[in-house]
Amino acid sequence: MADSKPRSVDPAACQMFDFACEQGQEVVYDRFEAMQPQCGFGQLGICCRNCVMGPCRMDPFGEGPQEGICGATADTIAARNLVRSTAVGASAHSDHGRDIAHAFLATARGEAQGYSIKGITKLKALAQELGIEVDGASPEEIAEKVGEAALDEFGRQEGELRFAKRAPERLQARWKKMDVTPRGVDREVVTALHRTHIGVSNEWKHLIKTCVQTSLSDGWGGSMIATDLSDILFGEPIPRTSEANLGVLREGEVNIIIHGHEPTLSDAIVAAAQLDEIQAECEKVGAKGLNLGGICCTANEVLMRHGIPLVGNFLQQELALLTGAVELMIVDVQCIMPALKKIVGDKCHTKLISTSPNAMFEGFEHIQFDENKAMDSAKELLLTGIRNFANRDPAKVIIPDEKSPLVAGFTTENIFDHLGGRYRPSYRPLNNGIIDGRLRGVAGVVGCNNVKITHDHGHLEMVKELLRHDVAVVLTGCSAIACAKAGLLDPEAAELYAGRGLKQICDAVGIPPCLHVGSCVDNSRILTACTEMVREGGLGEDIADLPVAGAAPEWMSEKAISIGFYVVTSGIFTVIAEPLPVLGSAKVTEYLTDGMEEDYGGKFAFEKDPIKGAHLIIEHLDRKREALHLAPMMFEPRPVDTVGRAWDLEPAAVSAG
Ligand code: SF4
Ligand code: MSK
Repeated sequence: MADSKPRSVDPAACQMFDFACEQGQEVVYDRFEAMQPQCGFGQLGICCRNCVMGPCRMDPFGEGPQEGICGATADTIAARNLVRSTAVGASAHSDHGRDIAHAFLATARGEAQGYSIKGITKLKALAQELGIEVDGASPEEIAEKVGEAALDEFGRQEGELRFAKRAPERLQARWKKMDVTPRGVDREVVTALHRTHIGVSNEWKHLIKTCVQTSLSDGWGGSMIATDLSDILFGEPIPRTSEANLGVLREGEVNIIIHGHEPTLSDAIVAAAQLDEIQAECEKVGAKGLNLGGICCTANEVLMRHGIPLVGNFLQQELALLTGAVELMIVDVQCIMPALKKIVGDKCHTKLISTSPNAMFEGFEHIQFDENKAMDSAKELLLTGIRNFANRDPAKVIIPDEKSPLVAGFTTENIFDHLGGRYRPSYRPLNNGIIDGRLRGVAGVVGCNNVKITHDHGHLEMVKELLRHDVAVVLTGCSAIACAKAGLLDPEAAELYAGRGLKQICDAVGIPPCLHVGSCVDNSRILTACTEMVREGGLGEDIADLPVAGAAPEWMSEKAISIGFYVVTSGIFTVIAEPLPVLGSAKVTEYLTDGMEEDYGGKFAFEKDPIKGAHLIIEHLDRKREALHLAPMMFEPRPVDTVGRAWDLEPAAVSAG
């Protein structure tokens, strides 16, 4: 096994990768090494197995076949593969949204155990937006109508998604002109898959339009519904303090990890964990208490609403089990490695339990989570973990010391209050900060870990470089967890990393320079926050006019492809590290990284070096600032010391102000 040091920049992860090596325990990086060399046709996107006359693959060197057996070209095949990935990503988010909508409706009708309608303010605002009468109606009555309206969006056959009408008018007009306005969530996914069947759509640009329309049904549909209904059902997040990294596991307590994505399960687990009867069961087995922690986006969901600590991100799921201190890992859907079963057994006593009818794993126990009996299901799961405490071998426990304090739980709505204050909620201070040159702009840094990139390195390098150039950063997903572990979600981070303008704003408002805004589906918050910036005025008429950008420095999932498409076609320039698997088609590559901007206002850049990626963003923000005739930046970027921290704390203005 190779030296573990380059595998991560997180000291806790390095310690556990080393431990895995010492134990002869295979982990994800070992499987990656064993997989080399990886298939070049697959990487370039030019293999097709859409019918059994194939598989067909194009010769990227131009010497062998340039067409499949049916005549499909590299352009068709690359674009068609991308449509399939986008549809998978969009359906993962949207099925999550649908599950939330079902639980929401069941709660409104009094059929779901253990849930209640919590976000009354947001419920009323959403009802009014959807044209639902709120006067004189109970929250449950309003919620029933809102839930029905939300579910209708999935099956809508014609017209336009109602949530897409939130977008700035210019953007909606652009979508209409391009004929990509999403009609219904399920409709777009099914149409996309139909178009990729042999002999249906073969024109690459039509296929890319299909990616666009499908992704928009995710970002302005399924994901947005998931976010809004989750805020109402489980409570609107508020900024909370907590901690992040493997060091949040506790030696004397029953440690239970929730891993996956859907808050219907995790919220019930958090509620059940607080019951006296559960605490009493812990005492019976000799544990000092029950310690819940999260991995991947479930972690983000329960952090934002309950302050539950983050155990780690995607590439740490095996490492958490290797600590020997985890009694139970409860999983639902998405980003769960089937390889977890290889860790448990002789070396570790952890029980792995799957809970979703959508996700089964060989070697995992399955206890199906019943949303209508959520508390009963949650208690059963917790008791299974508590009983497993007796099987822990204290001699095998190794918990790294590392953990970092954090503040998380920002939303489009509560940013109003933080920026404008209680009596003057507004995005004005943010827009003014950009207009007067204190802030260069805002970047959304999101997405996964990817074994092709040193764990967390891409996220941290890019975010620190942006911060020192006065770019405020919003984070979701595993990127948010990477930054949390590195201390970037601590208000102190402004002192250590932020440029002087950004630091002034953080100090005045009392927020960290990086705002954690949630899970993968909560990228929809970035769309609505950008819409609020446009509405506030002074920064153009469309999201494409704003000095904003997106990045996914370690992306790997098909959900990230859908996110990338809806962000770019909402007008946001987006840098991704690994290229989309289309490099085998020059036409598709050129369009995604250049031509697309004219049609949609945004485009992709493929850049593996996170510092270069950050500078592509900085240059883009400066071009947008110039187009808007904004003031020059007030301050030079702060220099960095050898560990990447801005060090010159004395302000040095380079222009008036
Ligand atoms: Fe080959 Fe065409 Fe079949 Fe694809 S659809 S496998 S290119 S024959
Ligand atoms: S969990 S999709 S690895 S961000 Fe949302 Fe992390 Fe990517 Fe999964």
